[in-house]
Amino acid sequence: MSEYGSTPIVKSMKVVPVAGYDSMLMTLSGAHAPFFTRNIVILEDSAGHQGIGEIHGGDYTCEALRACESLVVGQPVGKYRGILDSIHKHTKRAKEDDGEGIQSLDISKLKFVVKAEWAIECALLDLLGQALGLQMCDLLGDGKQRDKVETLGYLFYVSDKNKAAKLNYLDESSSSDSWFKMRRNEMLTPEKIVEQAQCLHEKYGFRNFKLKGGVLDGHEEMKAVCALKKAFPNGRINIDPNGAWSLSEAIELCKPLENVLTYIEDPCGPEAGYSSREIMAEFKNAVKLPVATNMIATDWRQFYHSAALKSVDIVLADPHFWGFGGSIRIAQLLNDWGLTWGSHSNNHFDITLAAFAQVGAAAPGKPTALDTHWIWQDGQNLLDDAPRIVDGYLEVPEKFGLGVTLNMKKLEEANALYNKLPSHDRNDAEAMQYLIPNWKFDSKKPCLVR
Ligand code: GKR
Ligand code: MG
Repeated sequence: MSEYGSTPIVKSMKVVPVAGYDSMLMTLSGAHAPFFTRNIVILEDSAGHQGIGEIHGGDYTCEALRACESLVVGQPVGKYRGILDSIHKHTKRAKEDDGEGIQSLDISKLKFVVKAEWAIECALLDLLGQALGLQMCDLLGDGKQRDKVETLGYLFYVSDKNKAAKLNYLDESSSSDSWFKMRRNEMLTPEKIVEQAQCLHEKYGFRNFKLKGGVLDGHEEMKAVCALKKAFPNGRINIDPNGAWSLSEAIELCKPLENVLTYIEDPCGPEAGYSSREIMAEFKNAVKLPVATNMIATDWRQFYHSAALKSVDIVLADPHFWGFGGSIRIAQLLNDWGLTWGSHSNNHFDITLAAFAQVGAAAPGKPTALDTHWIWQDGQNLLDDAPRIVDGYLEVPEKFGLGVTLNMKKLEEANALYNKLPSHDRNDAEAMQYLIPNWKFDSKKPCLVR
């Protein structure tokens, strides 16, 4: 046994920024660009194992990860909590981080809500699981609670990419897969949203759906919600306008749909000097629907105020915001308090998909079906063995650790694509300006309403 005990030592740490293709997906913050970016962490240990993690893209997060290398390399894998603690103690808050978080969906602040070191946590847990002969979910909370994790079909309005032809969105119109063929085309009506849901139901078996709102007038979006419920009478339907509606609009739109919606996500945001935690508490007094958030409770301090005000029932505690251990700690607390855990997502590769499977497998109680953007990226794998979504459930990899194997060739290709991009940060305004000249983000106006 070495002076460190018997777990292997981290020998090297690499950070590889990567990019993948996306559709012209619409949200309150604008239109998704043709490419999204992520950062991949690769650790090698003295036992010859590789541990991997994935987190949001962009130079800020990439640099934050690279700055951690000396705190990770040379450390025993089993000391992963101490490694993360030393990273936290060395990390200074960025000057531009005003603490506002994403309660107004200002995408430029997302990088402060995402914590780079959780990709390192993932890679360390991957190594520890391999060293101990355990799945990652067995290292979290009370260990594995289930073999498969329910996920939802994340529906988006999609704009016509030909209106932004200069941006070169991927065209998949000749694909033999009916979902791949559909997902890059315009879908802006209730009929098209139902077709999208039906196609996803056929391919992945989803019975739960979330429509990304904040795009069209709220009444128009509610027509799509009602059409979805008609097509899937036993389905669980949710809409997420990312806080775009005023309190009175949110009540007017949601009250008549108490029997159509299963829950509602971030219906309103800050207004009239009140924070979104206060406004959402008032919404909950007026409408009998469970309320979910990934905007007003993204860390423990925000959660304290949300819980004190009873602003939310479902906290979508994404491990990229809360950490793997942190997501499970809040999942346990929510379960003990009779509340519900779930996870939010942004665009991601299949390493994050595997991570969602592991965290979802360890969450106690009855988590709400997890969000994943994966369906919009499916096929662009970085792994040899991406977990599958079958019958609406994400399979939990059975091998030790994270349970998946990185494909170095695919990683190199995704890195080469990243290196060709003029900018690495998410910007939803650029593509939007092809649809509406001089378009500017307004947290209170659906993006196509100007
Ligand atoms: O990636 O466009 C997106 C999503 O709309 C993201 O920005 C949201 O934060 O998915 C997220 C949500 O559930 O609010
Ligand atoms: Mg949301």
